[in-house]
Amino acid sequence: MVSFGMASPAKNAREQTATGPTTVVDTACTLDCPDACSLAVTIQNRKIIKIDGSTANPVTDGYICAKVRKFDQRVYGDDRLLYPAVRKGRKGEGKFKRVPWEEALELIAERFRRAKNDHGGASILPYSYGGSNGFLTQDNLDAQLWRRLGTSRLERTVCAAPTGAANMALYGKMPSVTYQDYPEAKLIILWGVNPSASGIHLIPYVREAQKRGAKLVVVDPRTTPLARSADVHLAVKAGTDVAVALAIHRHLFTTGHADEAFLRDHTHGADRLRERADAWTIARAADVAGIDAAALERVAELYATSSPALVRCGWGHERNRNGGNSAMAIMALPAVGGKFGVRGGGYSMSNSASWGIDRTWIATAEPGTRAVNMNQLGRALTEYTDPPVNVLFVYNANPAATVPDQHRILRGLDREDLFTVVFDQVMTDTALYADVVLPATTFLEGYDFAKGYGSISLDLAKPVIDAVGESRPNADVFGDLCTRLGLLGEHEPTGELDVMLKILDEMPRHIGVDLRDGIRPTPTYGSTPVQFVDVFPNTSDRKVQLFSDALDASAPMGLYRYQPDPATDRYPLALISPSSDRTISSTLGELPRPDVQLLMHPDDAAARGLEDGDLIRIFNDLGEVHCKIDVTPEVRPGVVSLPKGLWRRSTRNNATGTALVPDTLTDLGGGACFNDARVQVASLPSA
Ligand SMILES: Nc1nc2c(c(=O)[nH]1)N[C@H]1C(S)=C(S)[C@@H](COP(=O)(O)OP(=O)(O)OC[C@H]3O[C@@H](n4cnc5c(=O)[nH]c(N)nc54)[C@H](O)[C@@H]3O)O[C@H]1N2
Ligand SMILES: Nc1nc2c(c(=O)[nH]1)N[C@H]1C(S)=C(S)[C@@H](COP(=O)(O)OP(=O)(O)OC[C@H]3O[C@@H](n4cnc5c(=O)[nH]c(N)nc54)[C@H](O)[C@@H]3O)O[C@H]1N2
Ligand code: SF4
Ligand SMILES: [Mo]
Repeated sequence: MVSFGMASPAKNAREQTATGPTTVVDTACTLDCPDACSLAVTIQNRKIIKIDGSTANPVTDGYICAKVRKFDQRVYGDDRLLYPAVRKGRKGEGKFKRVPWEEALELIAERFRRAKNDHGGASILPYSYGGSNGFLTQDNLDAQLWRRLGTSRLERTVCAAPTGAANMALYGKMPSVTYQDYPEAKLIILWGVNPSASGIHLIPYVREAQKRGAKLVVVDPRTTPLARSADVHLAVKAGTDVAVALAIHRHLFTTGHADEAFLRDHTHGADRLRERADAWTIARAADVAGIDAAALERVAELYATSSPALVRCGWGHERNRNGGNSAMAIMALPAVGGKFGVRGGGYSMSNSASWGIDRTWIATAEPGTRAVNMNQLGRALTEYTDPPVNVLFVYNANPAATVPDQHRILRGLDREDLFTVVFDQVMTDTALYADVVLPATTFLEGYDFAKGYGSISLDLAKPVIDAVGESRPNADVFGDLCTRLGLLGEHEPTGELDVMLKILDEMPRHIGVDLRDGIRPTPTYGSTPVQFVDVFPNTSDRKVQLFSDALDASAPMGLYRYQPDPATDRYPLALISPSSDRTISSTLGELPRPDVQLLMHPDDAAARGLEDGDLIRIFNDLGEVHCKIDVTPEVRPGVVSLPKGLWRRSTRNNATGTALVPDTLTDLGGGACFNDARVQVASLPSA
């Protein structure tokens, strides 16, 4: 338990016997989830007593996930940060003393001034990712602060960097098929995505398609809930998807099912893709991926002959050395197969760019300072010298739990000469190492924009309760720091409300007006666009760029090529760590959970003399994790799986899956290789 020397916040409101009238407030969920649900939150005596889905967003359809239904346990939980505080004990120990906001912010401003003066702005590293994921909690006054201060620049690559790079290269991030159109498809391929955990509102649409006779294919090393009812489940080895997708391309080209007219009229580079695919016969790809060649051939044939055919490109397959090429090969399938132009056909990827909202009002250009890839935080803190990182400011992220090479990150955070600020809602694993912690509001205590990246939706999230404790929204705190440092001009936004109005003003006019009027806006092309009918690639000539020489030169082995498995005799098992239904990344990971278990196939367990429920150690040269084992055929042989987003205290030895993940980068986009961890597993002699 963390000792703040402060009063403990109120317990979960549901445990209290409350009386008085209740009110239901409409808002939306901004968490990093494709669904962006509309919410109905019940309030009594200014406290949340119930969180449920509403029907304002038709995709939400009145229900939400169990995680957010219990979000009040986080809002009022023991781990909630209530006041600014400064460190009292050793780093990591969690002993803090409450201080006023004024004192905390002045201390931080002074450290910024000193670091900039003594070592240059690049010695300050701002570190953030999505947090509450809305437009208001990132990329506004925080961006002004870092740009004008001339700090190191953070490459925000922990997620979606390879798929984003591929989607940008091929299609300029054209809007993609939304949930509502899935029932129109005759074939759905769910590739490296598990909506049963990571986007539950897709499930009814997939089921409806199946009811109407659609075939379902799932490509995943695990038997996910949807894989159980799939017509074909390709349980590939992690990181082999590029080979599998190229074999389907080859099949399309060699059996006359490539749409030559579409390729001629709407694409560039088909010949180069064809050339690279040529090496990948069904037999060779099946061998590399460890799957049945006949099953792969069936998928290739189904894809060749079905229309509308839809490929849902997920994020699970991007988190390895081949992630970018895998996303390229998967998203190129509808172009080669001629699957666009019909409702329910094409591809489905993140629709987060579909609102065309830019930040031109942040006029300050990015400084030409040092770039730091966020996946190499440990390296930056322990190895960078020119200049070393002296001040680290973490917000909207919990890198001690979520970023590769946990031990190196912890060694960096432990540096006595590093001044660390953590601005968060709860006392995270990272916050324990802070010199100053600042308390942030949750999405139920402030405004934000909730944008769906599965369906295309945009809602205004509103405060349903007052800020808990002394917590403040991001824009207010960054505005305050900018003001203290003299970085804002006279008429510039200084806090949350100004920034919200500015963002509304900068939106395409009809969208901003609708949001102000409480109407759910629709993009000009509609909320369920058909690719190559309503929307086209955002490339210079509106054509698909199947092959880019520049990207080919930047990828380690070139485009549409496979880099071999990093497994060794010592570390033969691929450890993957996909989304679980208990957390969003590490958010909510502070709540109690049943014993964490490593999933392992019975053959792998037998070979190691392990039995269901045994206490085990998972290890490699980077670290080890102690937990229990769940022996199950739901994960393929050679692959083991831990949940993503564990907190250090979730395991027996304070280490999570990220302790075993190398900080190597993906082939495109500089992404994290979470699923390239190669490990050994052995029983842990009982203590
Ligand atoms: N409940 C919940 N929902 C979430 C999140 C969460 O943490 N929890 N996180 C949110 C975020 S940040 C994101 S980015 C999305 C991610 O959502 P998803 O796209 O679903 O991504 P993952 O959960 O990483 O992995 C999906 C599947 O990929 C499989 N997989 C792993 N490696 C490979 C591989 O090499 N090839 C193939 N074909 N499959 C592989 C895993 O077994 C898993 O079933 O979900 C969002 N939604
Ligand atoms: N092992 C493994 N690890 C993974 C992955 C994996 O597949 N395997 N996937 C990765 C993926 S897909 C992602 S996206 C990353 C995400 O990793 P992170 O970016 O670290 O995301 P979270 O763990 O959700 O942490 C977000 C933090 O921001 C805080 N926060 C939320 N809203 C606000 C706000 O308004 N203001 C402030 N100041 N703070 C706020 C939350 O309380 C939370 O502590 O995790 C990655 N980690
Ligand atoms: S996390 Fe996803 S499913 Fe849960 S309420 Fe939020 S948007 Fe809906
Ligand atoms: Mo993510």
